[in-house]
Amino acid sequence: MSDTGIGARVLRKEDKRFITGKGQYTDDINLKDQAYAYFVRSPHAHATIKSINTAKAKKMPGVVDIFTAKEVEEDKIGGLICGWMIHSKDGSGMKAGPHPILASGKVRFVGDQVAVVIAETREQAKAAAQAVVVSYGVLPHNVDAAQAMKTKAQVHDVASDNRVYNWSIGDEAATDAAFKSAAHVTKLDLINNRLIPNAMETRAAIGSYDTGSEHYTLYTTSQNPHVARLVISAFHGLAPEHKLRVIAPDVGGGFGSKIFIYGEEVTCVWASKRIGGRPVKWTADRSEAFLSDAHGRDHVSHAELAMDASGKITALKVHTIASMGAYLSTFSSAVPTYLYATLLSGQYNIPNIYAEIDAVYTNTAPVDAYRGAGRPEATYLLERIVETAARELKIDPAEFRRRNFITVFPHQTPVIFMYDAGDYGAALDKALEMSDYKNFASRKAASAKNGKLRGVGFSAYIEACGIAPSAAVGSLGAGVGLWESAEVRVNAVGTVEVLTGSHSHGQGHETTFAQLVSERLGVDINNVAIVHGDTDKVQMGMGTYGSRSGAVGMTAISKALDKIEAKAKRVAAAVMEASTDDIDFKDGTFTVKGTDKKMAFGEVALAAYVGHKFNSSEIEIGLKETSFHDPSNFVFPAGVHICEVEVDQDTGLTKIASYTAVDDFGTIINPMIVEGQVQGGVAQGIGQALLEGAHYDRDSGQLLTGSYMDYNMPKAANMPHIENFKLGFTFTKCPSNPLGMKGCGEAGAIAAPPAVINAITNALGVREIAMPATPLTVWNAMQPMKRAAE
Ligand code: MCN
Repeated sequence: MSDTGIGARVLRKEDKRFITGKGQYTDDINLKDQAYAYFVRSPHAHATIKSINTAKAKKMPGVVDIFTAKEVEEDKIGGLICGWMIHSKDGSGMKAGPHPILASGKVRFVGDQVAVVIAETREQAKAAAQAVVVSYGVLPHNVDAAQAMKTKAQVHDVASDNRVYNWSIGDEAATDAAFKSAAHVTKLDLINNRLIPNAMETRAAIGSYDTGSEHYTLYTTSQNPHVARLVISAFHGLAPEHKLRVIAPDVGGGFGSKIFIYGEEVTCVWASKRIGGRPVKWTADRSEAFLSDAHGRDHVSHAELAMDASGKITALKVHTIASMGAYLSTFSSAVPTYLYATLLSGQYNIPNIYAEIDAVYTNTAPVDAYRGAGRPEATYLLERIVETAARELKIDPAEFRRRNFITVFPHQTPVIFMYDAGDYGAALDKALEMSDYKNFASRKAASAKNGKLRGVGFSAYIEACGIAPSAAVGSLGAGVGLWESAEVRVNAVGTVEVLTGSHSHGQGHETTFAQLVSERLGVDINNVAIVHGDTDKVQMGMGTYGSRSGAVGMTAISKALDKIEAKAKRVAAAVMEASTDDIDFKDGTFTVKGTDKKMAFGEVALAAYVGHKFNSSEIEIGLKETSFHDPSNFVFPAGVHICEVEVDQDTGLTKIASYTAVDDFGTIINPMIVEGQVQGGVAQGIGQALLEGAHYDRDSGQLLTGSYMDYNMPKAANMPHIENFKLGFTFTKCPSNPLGMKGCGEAGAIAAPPAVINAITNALGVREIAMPATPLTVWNAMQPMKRAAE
């Protein structure tokens, strides 16, 4: 390993510009003659739009124009699409209601956009937006997933019972039979609380139309600019791909919420042409972000687990109601199906699984992928019921898990996935050791002396990420393939530019991708530039989500590097008058076997462009290669997390006393970055377990948690002390990519919630506690126990 190659703790190259305030985010970009957009949003959860009067607002200072659905329809601008077709178990297609970029005829959630005001300044646009008079006919609404199929509030005409689909996976008859012969059955009702992503940078867009070249540019806070370009050109009738450039510059976090194509960015592109070619800029304020960013989770589930007399799991049966919100967002339909139910086997050998999912419309913001996307919900359900079963059977939860672990690979689960490699026992052993599990009882006694209840909770998670083989996702309903592209350009002086379809918005790709190049070509890491996020520079890409940039994006780069190395060897052979088979390449130097002839990588690069020393009809001039990599399987990172909590009996406050995370990510490129990813993910998981929750008022349909006064983000004080936040790794090589890598970007958010809740229920001696386990929730849960003791 070189000091900048694979496995090195290289400091993040991109951080210099971020921590010195030199990052270039969408809102930092200002174009000549730019106007500003402000959206008029619905104050009602569900209502018909009777009329929109813009006359007074249009006369307000600085107003350029105001648009509603009328103008959108005049220009035949298509609605937003959901890119993953799910079929119900009766074979019918999912019921996708219309999703116009500005609401047409009806609003369906508080925050739905109704009109856009374009003005000279943002303040003028905002002031005029307040003067737009919308007359609404209020309709009954429903914000509760559990009530969606019973309510009279019908969100879309196409779905009379608000059901988008009723999807199932697994063998119901075999599962029912296994339950009939079970020695023990554990049952649990669970809610996976709705979350609001809260990336540091809110969404923003600048749409710009050039009247001369009839070319559009969109600057946007996107995790996948190429997909944005594809969708906008294919479905919105705005511009063909060659006339639309999408640039996602520095992006301040996304956590999934910036994968999707939203109405605001399409509106900015369209409105720019409509007002004669002036650029139109929109930046969400935080309140708009709470209301209109796609939310995450929101599952209501019933689960049953069957065991035989030896404590072996024989079957799992699950019914989940998953809220989709008011509209189907870009990838939403895939989340509770292929990203959730397919993971219900977890790390366990469960011969029979049957899951049925009802996806439902509610009068709330759309729900889509949020860090983990389906996999946190699956892990939460499984790890809560496994822990509960172990307690009911009076088997140590670590032992119960070990008894049921999959130990032979590859392993075909009953719910589609073929796990390729893993060693779950090794992760459990290491986590038990690092967390000093064997001495938990003495720590519990010490806490009790201080009047605190101490508990320990496990989470043995697995996720499928690095998504995924194109043919496989296509057969499961995806509208696109999930490969990745790379282009490696070696300049004549031996410096390297890598153009990648992945998009970095906090994950440190400019460093880890450069580490791969440094390792492979032996070039200085500072002589490697990673180019991403611009459809005019990178030809095509599928973007960053599903922890795929390492396993899929870097593999594409690796394959392009293979071609670079092969071509460079031919050039070196020609220059050194040797056979290509006799050329060795190591640490940036080409040598001829058995001789002292050698050339540095930079010399070969120069020779490739000078072209004097070889026949250019045999070896093409230049050193530039591309690769489109389509993976052969998902990757399956897995691990064991153990959380210890201390609960204050007087206040119900939960403190994370210690947290141990042991993960298997295969080959690790940069341990420092990976540790940061795990810590960040765990912080979000602790947030879900203890603090966060989006609440819509049942009666008014208003989002009650629409600001940081009401939506409780995790803070440093909610985390375990750094000395008690222990990270460890185990290693099994991923067989489906040459680097042996598995994704790490979501693991913490997937694993942490059940570890924390299992620890709290253990501390309190209760069966279930709802997330977020706020002090009040915990205090209430303790009262029966206290009353019994009195
Ligand atoms: N890496 C590594 N060794 C491995 C695996 C990954 O060194 N075995 C490195 C990669 O090279 C990359 C980073 O770790 O620099 C994360 O890689 P990966 O797991 O492939 O995840 P992605 O880069 O595809 O990022 C997506 C993932 C997801 S899905 C969410 S959600 C998320 C996350 O990353 N959103 C984030 N981490 C985030 N971090 C920040 N700061 N901001 C977000 O919005």
